[in-house]
Amino acid sequence: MDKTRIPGIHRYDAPAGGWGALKATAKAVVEQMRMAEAPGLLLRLNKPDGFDCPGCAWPDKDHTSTFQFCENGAKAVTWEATKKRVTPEFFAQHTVTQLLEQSDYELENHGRLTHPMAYDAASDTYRAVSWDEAFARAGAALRGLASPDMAEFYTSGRASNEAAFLFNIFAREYGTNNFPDCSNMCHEATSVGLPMAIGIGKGTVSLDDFDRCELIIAVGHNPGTNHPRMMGTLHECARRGVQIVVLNPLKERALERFADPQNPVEMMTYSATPIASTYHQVKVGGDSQALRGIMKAVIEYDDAGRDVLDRDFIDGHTHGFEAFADDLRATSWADIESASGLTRDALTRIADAYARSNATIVTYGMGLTQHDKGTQNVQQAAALLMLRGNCGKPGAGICPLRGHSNVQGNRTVGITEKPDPVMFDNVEKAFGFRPPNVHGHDAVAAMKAMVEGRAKVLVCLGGNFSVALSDSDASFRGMRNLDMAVHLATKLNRSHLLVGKDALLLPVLGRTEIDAQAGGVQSITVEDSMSMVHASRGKLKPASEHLRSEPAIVAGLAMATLPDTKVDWAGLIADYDAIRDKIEAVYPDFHDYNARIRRPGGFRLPLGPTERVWHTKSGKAEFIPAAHSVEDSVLPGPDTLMLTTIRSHDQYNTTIYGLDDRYRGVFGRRDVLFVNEKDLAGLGLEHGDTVEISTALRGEEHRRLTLTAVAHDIAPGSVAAYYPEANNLCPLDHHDRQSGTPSYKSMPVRIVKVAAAAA
Ligand SMILES: Nc1nc2c(c(=O)[nH]1)N[C@H]1C(S)=C(S)[C@@H](COP(=O)(O)OP(=O)(O)OC[C@H]3O[C@@H](n4cnc5c(=O)[nH]c(N)nc54)[C@H](O)[C@@H]3O)O[C@H]1N2
Ligand SMILES: Nc1nc2c(c(=O)[nH]1)N[C@H]1C(S)=C(S)[C@@H](COP(=O)(O)OP(=O)(O)OC[C@H]3O[C@@H](n4cnc5c(=O)[nH]c(N)nc54)[C@H](O)[C@@H]3O)O[C@H]1N2
Ligand SMILES: [Mo]
Repeated sequence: MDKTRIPGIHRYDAPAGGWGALKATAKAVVEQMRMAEAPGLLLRLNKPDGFDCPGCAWPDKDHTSTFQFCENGAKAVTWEATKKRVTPEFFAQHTVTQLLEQSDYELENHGRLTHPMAYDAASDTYRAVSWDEAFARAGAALRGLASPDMAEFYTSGRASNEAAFLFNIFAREYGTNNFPDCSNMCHEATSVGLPMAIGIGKGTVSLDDFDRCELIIAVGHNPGTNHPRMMGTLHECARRGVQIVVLNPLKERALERFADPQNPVEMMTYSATPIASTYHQVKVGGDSQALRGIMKAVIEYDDAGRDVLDRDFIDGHTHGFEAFADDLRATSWADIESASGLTRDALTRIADAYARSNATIVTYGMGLTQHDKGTQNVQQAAALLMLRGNCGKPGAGICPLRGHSNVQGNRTVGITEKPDPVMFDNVEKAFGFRPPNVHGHDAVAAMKAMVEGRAKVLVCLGGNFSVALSDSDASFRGMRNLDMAVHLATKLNRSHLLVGKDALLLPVLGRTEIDAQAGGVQSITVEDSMSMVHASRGKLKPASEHLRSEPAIVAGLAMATLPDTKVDWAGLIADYDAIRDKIEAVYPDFHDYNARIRRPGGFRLPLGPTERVWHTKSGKAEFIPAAHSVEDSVLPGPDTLMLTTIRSHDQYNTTIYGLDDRYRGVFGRRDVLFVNEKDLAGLGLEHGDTVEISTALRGEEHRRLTLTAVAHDIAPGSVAAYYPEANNLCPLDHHDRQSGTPSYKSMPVRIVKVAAAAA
């Protein structure tokens, strides 16, 4: 099929990385920054005395390595360090209603917010206010609620440990455990599924393990775009001869072959390194059955007398193995093949590679978690590792690729809606008040409360809650129902414009900027995907003299809301060492916090599984069988496809940096639906046809979206579209029952043609 005749759709034959990445970096710098500042700024990324990259949570070797080139890290930094500004004059010229007409890309591309702003209903504009007035208005709204549980405190994972901890203490002293956060839409399946299986909701590997592993099974993540510094690690592993098995419905170029911009030979010779040793295009939503297939093959080998299981580990450290193995024996290969889209032969070959490897790492991302069975998916990955004792030995373990650069740290310092008695005891000792002992709201529950009018005030520590969440119609309505929304933000986005009665826009210092408080210039701390905690210090002059730091704004809100507060807010923000002392008092794992973050590289938080200590109910690692029924709410019919939603190469969640998705051959547009050629033919469609997609869940068929269907190398029966454009196709209730994670990556849909491709 000739793909070139569709505007903006081209073949991309080059490897990922390489000169294309250098060119794209230069473009980002030119468009956003003053050229003179850029090189110095990019050199400070992830250096011992510099700032942590706001791009992703992949760790750095001891934070002492030389400059690590990363195109999308550079985009994240230049987007924040942009020279563009959104001033009070800008707001005076545009009503909120007019701004809502603009795209997500246009809104953020106006630049950095410069002044605290408050909504003025009479003129339908945001107007500048003093910080004191902003705090007073927010405080009055919160104090005016009939119950503290009518407020929601949302966190996006870019906030520092210090900001997130103060936010936690503020909301709990105010009297609620309502902590919806971006993690509820991201790795909640990890946070819920892994503690049940291995006793902690975090990854267990370190970078050193990648130096010693023999096999990597990479499930549902796209590191060339979303964790670009991981490509350096994968590139090294591939060159060392490590087998890399990929499970992904889409052929992602960086997982096929990658040219490392740091490798002079590859750059000068235009060569590249193959990454995946085998690539398996699992069906969207088929992962737990694929993982069960691999395990079934391993069990069959064991039943046939081959020595493939780590019996010492299973007997000494695990619980539930026999029932788990019986469950696999009872499942037919035919069921596994049809649910996973992979053949018995392919799955058995993965099992062979697994049986040969003495040290295996499973890496995974949103492709595994954002499903109605996300928790079960994650638990199958853990079980696979447990079969051969790949937990708590060098070169082995589980590696969830976290999203936002400090989302893991936010959780560690208390952003959770679940009451935790130990934390509450420690809060009482450290601050002299006890938080309420009721379960609060996660993201979906918070939005439902807003939609139904049970929640009236929303305070957002960053993010773009209503655009990130599923069911845009409901989520936008939820925002409109609020009496007050308070947004701490760097840049303008749609959630800020969906105003109910009143709204405040409070501009924050970014991570790249100098944070000066009464006690001098401050550092903040963050935790990466591998539980390393380290300091980060901004280097740039703030985008405006009116910006305040996130900790300072949270303290300001708290003081205005809680006249009888027991917390010395002013003292805490004068010197962030004081905040860290309190974090240590509430979370003893942070002992000697201030001393340890002053050492290069910081420190690692304790991880039970690395020492084969299991904080589960049984005290052992648990084999947890999967439920393997096909969801009965899926409408029957051969024309039902499974839609997944993905990020383009030019996007950071709801932040759209540009309209290209280079490695997938899409340029200047985002209105596409990726479809397998066989499915196009089966549905009587052609590459380039305009199609209408509708949700194939009972009672939800009215959800529709029009896109251009393009032929793509994707598993048959699976289709993909970009997030957030497709979010309205996913009802709020379509989520994993165990973790509440929206099923953004398993949406049954139907497709009909509305217009033929232009000839
Ligand atoms: N530049 C950049 N960096 C980012 C982000 C960003 O938006 N831009 N976002 C950050 C955040 S918050 C997060 S959570 C991470 C996200 O990082 P990823 O998890 O890599 O993000 P996604 O693009 O959502 O999807 C990942 C992959 O899952 C595959 N996939 C889709 N459905 C399935 C499935 O059913 N099974 C399997 N096996 N695979 C599937 C897709 O083809 C895609 O390759 O990245 C973080 N880093
Ligand atoms: N369909 C679908 N939906 C998804 C996903 C998906 O794969 N598919 N992924 C989900 C995932 S994994 C996540 S994590 C969520 C993301 O949900 P969020 O974290 O809520 O969204 P972001 O787009 O990262 O937030 C962007 C905004 O954060 C603000 N911001 C940026 N930097 C800072 C800062 O330093 N401080 C403050 N205070 N504000 C800042 C800016 O105003 C910017 O507009 O979306 C989820 N939604
Ligand atoms: Mo995320």
